[in-house]
Amino acid sequence: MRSLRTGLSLASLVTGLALLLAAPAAHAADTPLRDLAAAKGKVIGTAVTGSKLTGAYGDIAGAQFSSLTPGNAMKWGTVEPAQGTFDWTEADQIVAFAQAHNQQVRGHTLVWHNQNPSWLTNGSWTPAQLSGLLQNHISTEVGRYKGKIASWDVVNEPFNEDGTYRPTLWYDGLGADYIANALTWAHAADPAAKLYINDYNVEGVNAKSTALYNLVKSLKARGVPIDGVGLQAHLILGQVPSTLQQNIQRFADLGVDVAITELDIRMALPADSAKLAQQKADFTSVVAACVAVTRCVNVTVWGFTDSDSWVPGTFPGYGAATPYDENYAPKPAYYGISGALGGTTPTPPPPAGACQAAYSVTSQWNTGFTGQVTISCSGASLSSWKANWTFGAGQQITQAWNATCTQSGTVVSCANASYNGSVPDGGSVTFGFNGSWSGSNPVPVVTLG
Ligand code: 9MR
Repeated sequence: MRSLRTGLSLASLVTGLALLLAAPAAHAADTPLRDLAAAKGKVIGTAVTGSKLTGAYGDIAGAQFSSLTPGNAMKWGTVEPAQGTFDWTEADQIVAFAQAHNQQVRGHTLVWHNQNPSWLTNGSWTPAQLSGLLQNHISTEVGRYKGKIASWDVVNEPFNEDGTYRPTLWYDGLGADYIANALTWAHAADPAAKLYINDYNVEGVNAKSTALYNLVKSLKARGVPIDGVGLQAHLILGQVPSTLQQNIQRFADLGVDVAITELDIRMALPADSAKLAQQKADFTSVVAACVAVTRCVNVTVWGFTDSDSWVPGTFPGYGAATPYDENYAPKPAYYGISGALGGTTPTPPPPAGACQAAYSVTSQWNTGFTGQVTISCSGASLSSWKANWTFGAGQQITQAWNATCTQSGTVVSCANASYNGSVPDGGSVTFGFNGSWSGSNPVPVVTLG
């Protein structure tokens, strides 16, 4: 309309219309994740490597995400490799990229037990010296990026699994108050930045997350500047904690923000369609848990492509943990994220005739459960079948009926019995089994083979 008012000629208007018509119809699923997230009042982020921010990697990072976390660029060992010698190259580059793409930056991380420079870890310091070094580090780094960093992971991974404090350079040298002091110094250096404590294995309600909860509560009671908690969420396929949303909510109820800061969901390689479908379901439930709680403000994936993930290097045999494959093609997990953010998933229409399998748990007790799988056909039929799935949480089949089931590790395969291989068009066949479980009993995705 504005063009018309400014006197656009009819000829160029017609050309413009022709171009519009020629362009492929914009599908709702093409809406970038950052726009879907914004519509829900959320920020969607990714960890990045500065040197890769060009080409397809840069295009996706810029177009899809509204927040960047430097994966390594802001860690102490990177920014001050020798005492008093600073290297801000990669950190500056990421901040500049974020500004150019209208993105937030999550600063990561100021106080940690890993990736510190050797001059620091090999030195021998009095408590006063150590405290001075830490204050100086925080003031220098937070001060340098004052006004440019939305949130800082001030303290990273302070707890053991049982909820006691992790013995580190900082805890051993300065006691538990290194945390309050670090937050106070960071606040002084950039009063507008949101200050977080970030940890892993604190996604569900457990001893470690309860320790974090109690710490945040006491920091708030003391007036220490603490704005949020980061739940890293380095998860395993099929093992999203069932108490995730409840846990997010209890932190929100304390009066702090919550961010999912390092989401990835690893699987045993090679990936297959069943595992990728399960991964989609898992990404969906993590993002949905954040969407459900107003104070859950940010979901950040720890690398958006499988080509830029820490997982294969740390867990040999595991990988495929991110929403894009190594060639930057979006995986089902990507559509899990977009779907949980309200996007429409381009589910291909089911083939004209198809048979499918549905798994359900029909009863469950302290260590055991009964499950069943129904195979149904519509517009197609089967003369024999095999139902395959992967158990995500250590479940074990103990007995099956109306099928012959074998389990090898986590992989289950159930073949028809002699009398029920045939599934007619419009018909169905059901088989059942007993199994054992502990911890959680997530429903797997079943494929027919
Ligand atoms: O992704 C980071 C990887 O490149 C580093 O080698 C590794 C070293 O510990 O740190 C990775 O990031 C970690 C993050 O800073 C804190 N939470 C766990 C992450 C995965 O190890």
